[in-house]
Amino acid sequence: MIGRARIPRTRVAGSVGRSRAGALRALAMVLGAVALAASAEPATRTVLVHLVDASGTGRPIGHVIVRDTAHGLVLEPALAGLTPGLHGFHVHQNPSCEPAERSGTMVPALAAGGHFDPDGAGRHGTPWGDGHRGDLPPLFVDSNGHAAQPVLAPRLRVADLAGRSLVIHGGGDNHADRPAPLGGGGARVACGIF
Ligand SMILES: [Cu+2]
Ligand SMILES: [Zn+2]
Repeated sequence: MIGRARIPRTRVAGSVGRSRAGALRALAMVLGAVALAASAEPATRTVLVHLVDASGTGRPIGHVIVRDTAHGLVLEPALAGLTPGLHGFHVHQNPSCEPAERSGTMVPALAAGGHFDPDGAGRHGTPWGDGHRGDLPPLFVDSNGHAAQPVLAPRLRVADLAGRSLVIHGGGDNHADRPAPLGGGGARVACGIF
């Protein structure tokens, strides 16, 4: 009887031990999930960039890595196949690079919408000013058509970019609405979706 009584006790103790281990594993998983949830918005992100024209999205030309820093959002381009010089470079409102019709004409990447403007500034400005928050420093493209120089957007974070797009314009950017609106960069030539 004693022996038979001991065996179940041992079994009970063993099963308690196992369930404790199981509980600890479950707790570890919960803590892991909490840690993942806390870091759900990654501090870095990569956006693939494609050429765009009136018929839609064209070939890929590289990517831009964005990361949070103590000074704001850094955008590191790794792009090829663009025309040399400075290009207007902005975060646009919508997660689309599709063309759309305006006044009977198909406009490249028009579905990206306007410049990201969560503050309702209503005007185009400098990356460090008080205009659209999507206004970035211009993208520099070297004589070989490569863009590799990082730019800094002090008022943006990676967390702001979900559901937005990144647009490169054919022309430069004077960070004002005059003489031409939206910095004067003109047509959208390349685009990526965050
Ligand atoms: Cu733009
Ligand atoms: Zn703007």
